[in-house]
Amino acid sequence: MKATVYKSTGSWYIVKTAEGNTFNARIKGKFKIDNITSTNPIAVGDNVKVEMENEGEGSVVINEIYDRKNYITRQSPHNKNQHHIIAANLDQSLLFATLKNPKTSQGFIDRFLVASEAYHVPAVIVFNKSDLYGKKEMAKFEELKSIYVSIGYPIQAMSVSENTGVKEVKDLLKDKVTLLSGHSGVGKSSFINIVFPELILKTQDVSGWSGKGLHTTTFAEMFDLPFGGKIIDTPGLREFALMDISKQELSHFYPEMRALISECQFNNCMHLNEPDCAVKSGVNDGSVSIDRYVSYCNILDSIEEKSW
Ligand SMILES: Nc1nc2c(ncn2[C@@H]2O[C@H](COP(=O)(O)OP(=O)(O)OP(=O)(O)O)[C@@H](O)[C@H]2O)c(=O)[nH]1
Ligand SMILES: [Mg+2]
Ligand SMILES: [Zn+2]
Repeated sequence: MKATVYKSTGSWYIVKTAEGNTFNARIKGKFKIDNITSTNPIAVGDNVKVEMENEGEGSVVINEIYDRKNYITRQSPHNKNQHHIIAANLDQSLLFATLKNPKTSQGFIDRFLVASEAYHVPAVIVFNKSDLYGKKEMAKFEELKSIYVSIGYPIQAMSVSENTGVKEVKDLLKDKVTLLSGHSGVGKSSFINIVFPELILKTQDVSGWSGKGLHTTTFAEMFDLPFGGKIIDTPGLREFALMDISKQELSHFYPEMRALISECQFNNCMHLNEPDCAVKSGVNDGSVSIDRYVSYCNILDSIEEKSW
């Protein structure tokens, strides 16, 4: 039988067949996939082949995984050389950010966007908790909006508490497989609850945004949407470490830089101190945002080149 993984705890899974039957599942044998070393061989969104193990208990065994269209990984918290696959076979990702309680840094946003580019997953940035934004945060929001919209990333302000902007975000979900990602406490589970109250997910209590709340999401889980499509709730990310991106290719994952690279004098230009660099000219004439360029330099700095 063919099935899709809806929940993964690392040791057991929940899968759903094309007919809509749900089973508990475990893995049999060893899986080595995509030539990457990951801490979890199978993730939410994966399409797998299952075999009935115990009909009475409704349990199956996963014995094959089908090719992935794409996936998003983060660094394993235990070993920085290992991936942890967050989810696979995505149509888009919604990065939930906040400008207050907690504050999402632009560096975090850009790392996420670089990963989305590298893995070919279109990204939308949603700024939640807009009810908490004062003048300062609203000005920041407008500034970020003009930067990101101009390079092709849609941005939406939203307040789950006040139900503003929620419909606009909900409308993006129809017939798509959408990953919700972002720091702990930004309102991912709350958003799912307000738009699909029948799902009733646990959310942090009011003082919980520090990330130590009681009902913080612990495992990625996918849900079917009543109007078609699927949404994946994930545990909050503390940091988003990029895997397998070389210093040389990093600028290819900045769309506004990618458009300029061919005009740099050197074809291996890293846009730092090289002469006749089109990216640096772009920073000077304003077509590349300084903040984006700074985040580029910071990410470049953080990439440790592998010695092959
Ligand atoms: N003021 C305000 N608070 C919100 C809003 N949306 C969510 N919250 C609160 O933020 C806290 C965290 O919300 P969650 O939905 O649990 O956050 P999460 O992103 O799922 O967090 P993790 O599961 O830990 O990754 C809860 O106390 C929510 O009530 C909002 O729009 N405005
Ligand atoms: Mg949650
Ligand atoms: Zn250059």
